Amino acid sequence: MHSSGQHTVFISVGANLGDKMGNCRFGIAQLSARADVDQVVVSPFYRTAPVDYLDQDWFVNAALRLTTRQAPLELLDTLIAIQKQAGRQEDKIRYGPRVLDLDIIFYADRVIREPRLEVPHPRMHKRRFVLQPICDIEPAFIHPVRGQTVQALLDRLDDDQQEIFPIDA
Ligand code: PH2
Ligand code: MG
Ligand code: MG
Repeated sequence: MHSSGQHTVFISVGANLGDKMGNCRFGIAQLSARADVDQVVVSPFYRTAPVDYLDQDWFVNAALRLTTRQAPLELLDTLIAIQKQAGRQEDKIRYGPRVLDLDIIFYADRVIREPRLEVPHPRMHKRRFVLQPICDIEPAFIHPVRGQTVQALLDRLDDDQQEIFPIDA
């Protein structure tokens, strides 16, 4: 922790229902507007093929880096509240369609394994749609469990199925 109590956090943003880009932008705006969130950096946006559950529409994905004084579980509750504000209902299918998904990928160099929250996100190192936008922001960030930079994790991915395309700004 910094003496200021600020922690650097990476969040993955995704949507594949409704106005996908608009929903992502809404989530980013809501989070950025909070008094306890600072220094928000937003990655480029990508159009990405679905992974894990394939029978669904393509996603829009991006990532954020920010600093916050919120503790991990507080931040989780904040993200859940914003997802709900965006119109997200209870998920019907695991890994299935969603109006807005805000996932904590890294919380500083903390390792959290709790029923409600696992950080670093347990599948992030396999997901191009998470790694690419984080690398756009900070390629040298080190995964606190794997001990490798996010760029090294991205370079190691050999899954050609995971198509991702930049969206023109
Ligand atoms: N999220 C999932 C499952 N699959 N695929 C893509 N391309 N992007 C996502 O954000 C995503 C997914 C579950 O959260
Ligand atoms: Mg997710
Ligand atoms: Mg989620």
